[in-house]
Amino acid sequence: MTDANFPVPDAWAQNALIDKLAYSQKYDLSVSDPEAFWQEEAKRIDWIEPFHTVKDTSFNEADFHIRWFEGGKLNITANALDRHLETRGDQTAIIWEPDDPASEGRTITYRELHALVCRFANVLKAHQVKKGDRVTIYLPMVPEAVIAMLACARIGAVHSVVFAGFSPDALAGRIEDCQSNIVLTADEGLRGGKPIPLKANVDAALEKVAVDHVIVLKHTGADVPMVEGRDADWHGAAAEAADHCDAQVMDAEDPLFILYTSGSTGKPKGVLHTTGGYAVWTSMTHQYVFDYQPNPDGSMPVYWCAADVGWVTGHSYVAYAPLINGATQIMFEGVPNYPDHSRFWEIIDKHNVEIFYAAPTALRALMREGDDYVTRTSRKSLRLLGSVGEPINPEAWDWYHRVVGERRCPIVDTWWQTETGGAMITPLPGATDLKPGSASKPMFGVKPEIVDNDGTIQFGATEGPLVITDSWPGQMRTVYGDHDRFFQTYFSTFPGYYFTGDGCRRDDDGYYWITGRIDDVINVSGHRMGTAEVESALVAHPSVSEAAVVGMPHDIKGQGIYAYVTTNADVEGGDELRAELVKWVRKEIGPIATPDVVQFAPGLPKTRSGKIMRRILRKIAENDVGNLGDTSTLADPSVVDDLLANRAK
Ligand code: 6R9
Repeated sequence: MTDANFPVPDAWAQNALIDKLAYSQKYDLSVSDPEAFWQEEAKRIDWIEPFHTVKDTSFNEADFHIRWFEGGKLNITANALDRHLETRGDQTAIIWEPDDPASEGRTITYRELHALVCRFANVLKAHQVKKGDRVTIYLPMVPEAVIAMLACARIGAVHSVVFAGFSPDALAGRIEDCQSNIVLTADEGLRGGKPIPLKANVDAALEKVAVDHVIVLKHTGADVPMVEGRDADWHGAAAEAADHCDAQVMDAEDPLFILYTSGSTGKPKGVLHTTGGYAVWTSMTHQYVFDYQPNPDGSMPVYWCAADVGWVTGHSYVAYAPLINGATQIMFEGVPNYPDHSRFWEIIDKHNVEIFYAAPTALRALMREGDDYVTRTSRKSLRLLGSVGEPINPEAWDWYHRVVGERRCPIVDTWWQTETGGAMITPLPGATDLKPGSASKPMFGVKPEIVDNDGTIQFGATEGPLVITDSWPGQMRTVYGDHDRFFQTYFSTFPGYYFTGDGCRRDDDGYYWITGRIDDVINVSGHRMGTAEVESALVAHPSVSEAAVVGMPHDIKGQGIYAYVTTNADVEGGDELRAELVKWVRKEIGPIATPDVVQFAPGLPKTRSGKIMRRILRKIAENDVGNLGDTSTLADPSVVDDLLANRAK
């Protein structure tokens, strides 16, 4: 694994909001005197009434509670919209780029966005939605998804966004769990030229669970049946609504949204975030991580987070933080490889994107297709690159840095979770020397520690479960409807600490290296082996585009290593390559990491957010194929058939 150091470029050291000195001073204050630190940072939010207590939290079972900015009153949309009207009403808030580059895009100013949100908030009210009610949102990546979320927040309703790639079953389960009585959807979504039958999916879901209202956005114009008395047309309803709507006064700890996320077992958890802490935390992290400040000419940099609003990244870093910070941002409906593999880079050129934030899985897929798709575009506007969602292997990092960013753009590798609301361990471009593959240093207010299996904090360079020892404002507050599950899942494994579920290594420089979910660690002959480490070694091979590694039962070693490998488009997997890869991994990591099985796979089973479903890979590796569990969230279920057919014996 390379430890090469990429120092902060001079221009960044001089001009960034946070330089090295500022980082260490602010970090020290944030952990030694959180009250003072957050009192100051909370000023970025307009409070209708000031809070009286900055922080009141305990992770201990006896008095477990998490409260931030108590007494404070605010509305997050007043911060994202109203307060910009005077200074940047005519500034573009959202540039919408459609799936098909030949179709018409949209630009929406802050003034227009404000009116659209208010109008739709009135539509919700007309459908009897009140403060505290849950609203299910099942929309594609169109501006109306953000408008819907903000309209809920405008009136104090709690949104539950369900990714538009989820199946009717998954949707029904989520509607049921949060007992929402209204679903916002579209006729169809569009991804890579393929229509996604959203309204039909909603209709199928509603055969299992009933709601009173469905509001349907006409997007592709497909003819969809409307249920009399239940279904309403979005634009028709909005046309009748006023474009003024007072912002509901919310307590800092009033719920803002629920977002379902899957754990390693059991049904998805409804992660609940509240208003005040989330507003402060997401806007602060967005500003510092992306160094979001006006350009020298006064314009706001064009920022693009390529995440779908169905995931937490799309909540924090599309719907909320950029708007609170007055950004101009891209919202993209499509996929990176349609109409071809240059699409991301063409959008960057078209809109002069300066800051780009994406997931390693997308980068690896593009890397695999060769550099020409990148180098035929200019990308001269790019200044900063970001990564999120999984460990970025050093090869993908190098490609992102060297080919996409032409060595001039720092990469912020942001480690965080649905549960954490925003970036927790991350470089800051003006303050952090980069090590490829390391999420580097904690964000202000975050106290990460590495513990041993008994929960004892380990010092210095070490490796083990990653915990966070104190609360931060953007922390989730409960699992919706199951507070006990919240405590049990996150605070009972290592009493007194928030357990992240991730393993982590800390090096001599105090840099954090996320090694992957703890349940992805395999124990080979008594040695702990990070699956991410083996994967990274495999991906470093010039013929390999993607790899996933899981444990398999092994008579002598306890667990053996089972590797699923996707080769580059122009390479055929076979016995010769298999032997070479085994040798390669032995060379890269050591004999302890020798893969016992290498199975070539044209595709890996992924969720629609791009996460590899290791549970399925483990079952196949364990030859427990009669019981693959829930596969409803797979992006492409046919991948599993191929894996089964070609299972190594
Ligand atoms: C934001 C998001 C959370 C899990 C997390 C970890 C993995 C996310 C990462 C990363 C290494 C990074 N993860 N970012 N691992 N480096 N920069 O992805 O939230 O969908 O809840 O996933 O993703 O394993 O625990 P979520």
